[in-house]
Amino acid sequence: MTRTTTSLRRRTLLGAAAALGASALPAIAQSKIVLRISTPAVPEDWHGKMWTVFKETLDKSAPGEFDVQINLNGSLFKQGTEPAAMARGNLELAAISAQDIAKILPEYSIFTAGYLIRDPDHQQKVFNGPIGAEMYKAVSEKMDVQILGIGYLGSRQVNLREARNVRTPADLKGVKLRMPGSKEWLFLGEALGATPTPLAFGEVYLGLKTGTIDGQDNPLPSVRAAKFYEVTKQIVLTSHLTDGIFIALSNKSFNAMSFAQKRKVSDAAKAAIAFNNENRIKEEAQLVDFFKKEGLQVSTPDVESFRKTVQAAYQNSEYAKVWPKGLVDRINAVK
Ligand code: KDO
Repeated sequence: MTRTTTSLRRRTLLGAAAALGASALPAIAQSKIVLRISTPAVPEDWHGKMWTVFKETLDKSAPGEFDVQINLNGSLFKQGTEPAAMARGNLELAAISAQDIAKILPEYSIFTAGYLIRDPDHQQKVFNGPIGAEMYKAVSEKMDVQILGIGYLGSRQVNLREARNVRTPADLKGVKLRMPGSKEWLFLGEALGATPTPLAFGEVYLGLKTGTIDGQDNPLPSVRAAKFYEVTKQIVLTSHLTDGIFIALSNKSFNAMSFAQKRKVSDAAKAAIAFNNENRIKEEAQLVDFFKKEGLQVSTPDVESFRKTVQAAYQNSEYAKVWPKGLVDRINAVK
């Protein structure tokens, strides 16, 4: 064999190896389970950052098995449209609200009611116990998603563009209070005494800046992360809803996993929730000082008056008519 033939053959072999390598890579990538995540959370918020914890935990426990794709700022699907996207098979994971669930399972509008869940500890106990198990089973049957746990979003507070004297719900009369765009959310704004105005989370900053809305309600960590404090003058500590987000995984994706993969995904979700809850609870306790330093007025209204008005609004509503019998008492009894 001549030298030229040998080197030609070597080059051909190298070329074939390179071609093989190139086509082998996508084949490996294809065999990974793709988990597309969509959330309106901003990157600076704990429930935005928690998805990185989810991804890192899973990459460590199941190296090379999952391709976790995080889409923040509602960039993949609009806020509130995630359950429909999961049903269509276009999305695997999302953080959904009780209001999203109530659209499909009206009896669970109970968890959209103000002044029911007391605090983060009560929230974890309710949803990690028999009440949560019943709800998660119904959600799996009717919405075709697995709830992997609930993350604490925080205690929702009223945040106003212009400061005003707010003692009772009557003092919010005529205030255009932005709420997320579904009737379950709008009802809460109405129960608070305001004029609820639907708007997606991503449009709130501009709405406050330009004055198309007079205020918005969110937990303090989100007011900080989304920088709403830059375009508002007051926070009224109504603490009207101990809010949470449910980590939901489509059944299609869940059922395609091995037993070990299901466990690892569930553990990664638990790690993400623990990260979110720990940081959020800690930060929530420190933020009043931060907002005061930023020049905002932070006022405490007559919370009992808000509680009575909001609870009565829910008890007398169409929503309460379909709440499972005795569930309010069972929730209250969880200690
Ligand atoms: C909001 O739009 O006010 C809300 O707080 C509602 C929650 O259910 C959740 O969607 C949250 O926004 C987003 O995750 C952005 O923080």
